[in-house]
Amino acid sequence: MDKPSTTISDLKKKRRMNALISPTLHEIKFNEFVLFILEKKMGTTRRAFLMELARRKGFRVESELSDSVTHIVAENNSCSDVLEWLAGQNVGDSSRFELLDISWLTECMKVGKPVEAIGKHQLVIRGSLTSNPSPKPAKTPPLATKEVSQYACKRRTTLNNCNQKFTDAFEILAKNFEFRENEGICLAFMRAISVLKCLPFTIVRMRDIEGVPWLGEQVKSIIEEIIEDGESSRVKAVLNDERYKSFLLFTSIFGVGLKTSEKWYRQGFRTLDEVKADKSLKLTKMQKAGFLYHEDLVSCVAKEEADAVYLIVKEAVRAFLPEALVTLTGGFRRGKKIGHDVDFLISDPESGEDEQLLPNVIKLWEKQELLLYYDLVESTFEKTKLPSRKVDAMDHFQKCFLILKLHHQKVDSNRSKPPPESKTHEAKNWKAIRVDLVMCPIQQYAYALLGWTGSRQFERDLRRYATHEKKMMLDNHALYDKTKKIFLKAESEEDIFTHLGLDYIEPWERNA
Ligand code: DCT
Ligand code: MG
Repeated sequence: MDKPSTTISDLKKKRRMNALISPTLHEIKFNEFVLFILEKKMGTTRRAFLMELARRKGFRVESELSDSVTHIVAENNSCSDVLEWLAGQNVGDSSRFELLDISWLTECMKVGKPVEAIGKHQLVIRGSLTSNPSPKPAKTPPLATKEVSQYACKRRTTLNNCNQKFTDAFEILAKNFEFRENEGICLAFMRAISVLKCLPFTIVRMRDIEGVPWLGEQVKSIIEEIIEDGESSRVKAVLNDERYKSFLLFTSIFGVGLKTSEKWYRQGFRTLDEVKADKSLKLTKMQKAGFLYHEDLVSCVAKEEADAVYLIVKEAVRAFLPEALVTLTGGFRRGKKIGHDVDFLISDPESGEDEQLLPNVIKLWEKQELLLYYDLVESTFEKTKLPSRKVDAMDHFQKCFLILKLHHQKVDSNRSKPPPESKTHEAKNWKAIRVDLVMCPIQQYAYALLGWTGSRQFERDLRRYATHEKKMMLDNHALYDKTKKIFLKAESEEDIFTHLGLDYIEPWERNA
């Protein structure tokens, strides 16, 4: 049945709304923002309420989408919803507007002033879609998704993940398939996670992901379920699965991988206490250290701790090689605030390579009683060897996997806050931290840096891209051009991207 045309009560309601909407005498405190609140999916009453509230707090809010509007605030709308609406408004280049979610306005209202609009507030994060940042007119939604490359190395993925509720769910499913050694499905979920992390908007309906690569039927059905119900029944089932729960516990021990977890599970163990209680179990030196420092090692490493470790590593290395380069790699180089370990790449421009450095550093730290565990792996690197074909192959550089004793005082002296008071005199005043040191010849430094910066998915796709799109072979040591049959030299990461014909992606944009 058609809706009846405007009634008297509608007219009265409209008049009431107009009275509310019309700019009343509130002082404008924040001139740099001109807001427009989108009525679509919000409704007239709520819009009127929010406009009045924002004006009372000193914001300039326009009733119409005038030329002066700088920020558009929407609720329950995806990026493509807003762009679609904008396309019908005849406003010319819509990229001039900052498109924000209502969560931004709510936070502003709470603190009574504008807060910085960050990823979670932004419906579109500028320049984050492809390696080509040229602005495109927002005509046919979903505009963004058509431009998403199948290769992570052609996408810019910052830590601003707008789709965490989906990626968290897929992380659990991927892990479950990893535990079941089903690599194919595990990789499919990892690729889906990676591509979802680069989307500059939150998915609110299935149309938003049209054309996005790596989202197969299985993945899509889970996304749909999460949109509709707020959660996935498959994820819930996995979280309750006995094998998943036990494997998660077992693999949290340093030195325990899938093989050992499988063995313990078959033996009937389900918890770490059960494993610990069985004195007949033979543990490796690594696993013994893993159990001993488990509590510290499962609590993530904070950036302040990584910085304190950096100073310790640099001081030890420079004691032997004053000119050596010591670079923080891994997740911390990508801007992460926490990590499971701290990764370093070391290289000496003077000697080119020094096989004695890591053994010397180990000896020094043993003397200083800083070393809780170490495993030194000797180099098997050969300059003439072709890059590995395996995307996940470990490199051949000399390296040391270790657990360092980090005294709280070393961290606190870098912090502005004073250290927490110790309750008892004997309270433990240090934390065990996992550290990886990698030593590479200076000629391989750029390749090793690119490889050790990650993320894993970014590295995998760089190698896949080199092989499939460039007929080249890439690993942490070298880039080989199969057509020209030559190794390509690189002094910097930028050189490697140039050899591959790729736009440079900054480390903090490699969080794929
Ligand atoms: N790496 C790789 N292939 C491997 C192992 C590591 O390409 N088989 C790269 C990717 C990241 C980097 O080395 C460091 O590895 P991790 O420390 O495992 O990863 P991370 O990104 O630093 O993660 P976290 O923050 O959890 O330490
Ligand atoms: Mg790391």
